Amino acid sequence: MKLLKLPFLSLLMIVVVSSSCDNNKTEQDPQLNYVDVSIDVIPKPLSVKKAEGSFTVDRNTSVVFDESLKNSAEFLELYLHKGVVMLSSSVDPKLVGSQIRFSVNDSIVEEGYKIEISAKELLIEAKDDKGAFFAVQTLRQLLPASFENSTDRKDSVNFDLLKIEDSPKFAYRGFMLDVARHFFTVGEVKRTIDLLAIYKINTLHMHLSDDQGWRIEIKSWPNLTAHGSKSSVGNKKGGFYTQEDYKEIQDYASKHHIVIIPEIDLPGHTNAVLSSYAVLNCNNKATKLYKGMKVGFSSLCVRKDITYKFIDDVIGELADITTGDYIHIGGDESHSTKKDDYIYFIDKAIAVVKSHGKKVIGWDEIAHSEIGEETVVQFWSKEDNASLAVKKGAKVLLSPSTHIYLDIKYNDSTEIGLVWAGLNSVEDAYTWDVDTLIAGVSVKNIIGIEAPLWTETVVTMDQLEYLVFPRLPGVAELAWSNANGRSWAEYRKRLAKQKNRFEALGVKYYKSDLVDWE
Ligand code: TNX
Repeated sequence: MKLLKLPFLSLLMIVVVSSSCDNNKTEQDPQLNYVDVSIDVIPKPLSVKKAEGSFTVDRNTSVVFDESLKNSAEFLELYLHKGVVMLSSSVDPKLVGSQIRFSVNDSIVEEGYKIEISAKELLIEAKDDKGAFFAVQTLRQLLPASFENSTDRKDSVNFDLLKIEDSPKFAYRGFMLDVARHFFTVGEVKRTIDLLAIYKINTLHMHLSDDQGWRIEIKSWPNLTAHGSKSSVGNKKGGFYTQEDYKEIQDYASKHHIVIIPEIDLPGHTNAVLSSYAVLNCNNKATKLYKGMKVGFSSLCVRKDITYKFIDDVIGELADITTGDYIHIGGDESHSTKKDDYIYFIDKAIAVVKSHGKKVIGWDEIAHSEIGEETVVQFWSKEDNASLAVKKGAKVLLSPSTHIYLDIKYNDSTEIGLVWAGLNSVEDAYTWDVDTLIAGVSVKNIIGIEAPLWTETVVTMDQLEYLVFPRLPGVAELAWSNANGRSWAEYRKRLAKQKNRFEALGVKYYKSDLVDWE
């Protein structure tokens, strides 16, 4: 087992248990009296009960797991090692003390989990590794923040005796990173994935192309990266991912139960394409690379056949390396494409994506074409587009720019970010009603929520983290947790407790004065 090659890992037992152990139910102590409690975890779990007493992780603790939950068991085991000094390196499996057990339970819903902590055993149950992974993120937030960076390794650590039952409200809980306006390296994207995982985000939408740059290797159209990747806003940070890089990001994300959704923005937002290939322009003249911040000036030449050869090649190569179900075709702000041409183009682009075995997501403007019921329409601006999508049987993904555009400034004094959608304070990002936001769009029409980070003004990781944190945990909670009893007054206290974790992780969060950071 790979983990055991690391010297310190031999200190804690990892044992694979066979399914016969499923019968080995936790022994309930009839004396224990459980009461409902609130714990400092974001997103807030569905139900938490607590009894007197504690469970101790120390040198005699073992982690045992059903094979299908191995990824999560190893994640927790590695994590515990960061904070607990294990004194003994030779634990006899027959003499183990407390046990952390990962057990398959088919009756638990998709992505849901149960945690039951008794004095002798910490039991994690889920249908598969997804739920178990989210359980681990809950346990992680119950541990001291020093576990994040091993600054204070202890001989043992205690958990309260808790029973937690949890499952998400929405299947799609997303974050979007614009790597086109400024490029972010594989390492930077991995760090972003690490941070998203803590809050049970399960989708990373990567905006891979825009007027200012093309960011993914397409072997059949090599000038897209040879030329089109060189630019960025202000020419500060160009670059691109090879297909191998993309797969590396995708594999890393999948270990964190995050699906990558690649976006190629079409038919507008395409200056980098039009600059790389003269033939894709109606006048056969390549444009210049663009480093400004305007939107809506570029369009593929909709009535040329070569345009459809181009999108078929690009989507085909992307579909081949993408493990998720969806490809995002953009479709926003095509102000220089005539309306008829736009609808004609989007219909064809949807057919291309389907022909490569994937489903379509597009920005809300695509609702005007023949989207079909399988398509997801991403609401960002026009409510009418979202309700039109619902009338056509499609599902809506909520990204209201008025609340959760993470590139929008917190307030007037925020040094980076845009203001076209107003201002989005930490409170604004949390206090909107998901279920009633858009007339004609009810919760059954909504697939989930995604917070985008456009990067016209974002160049460094520190700047990215400053805009994303602390707004993202609130969005994650809207997407995961039930709204019963939700209040900003209660949430801001839990958010304040994330301070130590942000700091231990080196997250350059914005210290909003709406929160009493502890
Ligand atoms: C609008 S949102 C855009 C992006 C910009 C963003 C800046 C959307 C679908 N299009 O092209 O980057 O505003 O906030």
